Amino acid sequence: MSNKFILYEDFITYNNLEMLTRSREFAEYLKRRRTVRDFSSEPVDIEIVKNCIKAAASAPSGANKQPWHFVLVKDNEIKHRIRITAEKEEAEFYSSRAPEEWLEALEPFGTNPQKPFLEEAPYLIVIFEQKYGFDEKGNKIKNYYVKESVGIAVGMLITALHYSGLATLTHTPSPMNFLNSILNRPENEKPFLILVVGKPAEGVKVPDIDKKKFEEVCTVL
Ligand code: IYR
Repeated sequence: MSNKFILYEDFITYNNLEMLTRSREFAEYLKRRRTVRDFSSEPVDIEIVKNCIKAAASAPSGANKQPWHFVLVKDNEIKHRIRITAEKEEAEFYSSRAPEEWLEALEPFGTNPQKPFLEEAPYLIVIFEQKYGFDEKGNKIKNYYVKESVGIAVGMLITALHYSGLATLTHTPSPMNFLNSILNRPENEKPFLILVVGKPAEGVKVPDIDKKKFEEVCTVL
């Protein structure tokens, strides 16, 4: 690794009016994103999804360790196995593991142990966080701020997919370690979440919920 610095020529500069317009329009655009739970099985060009993963992999990370791995699942048999196992875990969650308060919080979303979207959507992206990495000689190396780094990358991934015209669902069956064996991932990797990707089913409905007001989420000092 060198500590050479290079001129940052890729940065694009805008004037104030351009920045105002771009920021307002982007916020409005991003606000149109909704999590959907019903997906069309219409095929989607895999290159679109790969481009979005490239966008996500450009995320900042602690000491640039890039402690993530994206498994892009298109194979129906693998999707089926993920669905069956996730539903088993979720059945446990809904019937006994989840405290009453949690189930109440989930009520507006109408979620239940059935996860047909895991098979119906054309793609699942399973994101793994790398608790530690390896150098060229195979020695363990430390990763830093792993959760923060992977969270940022997933945020960028969701944004890129929305921008490309695809809908997503962030799905976190609990526990998720079964994904290591189904997807054949090594011990240093831990499943972070499953992102279900595709076009929304025709006539899809979403919960009638809203985001907090700006003043509630931001304090200017
Ligand atoms: N993992 C479960 C429960 C669940 C939990 C939260 I927090 C959600 O926002 C939605 C669902 C499931 O996927 O059903």
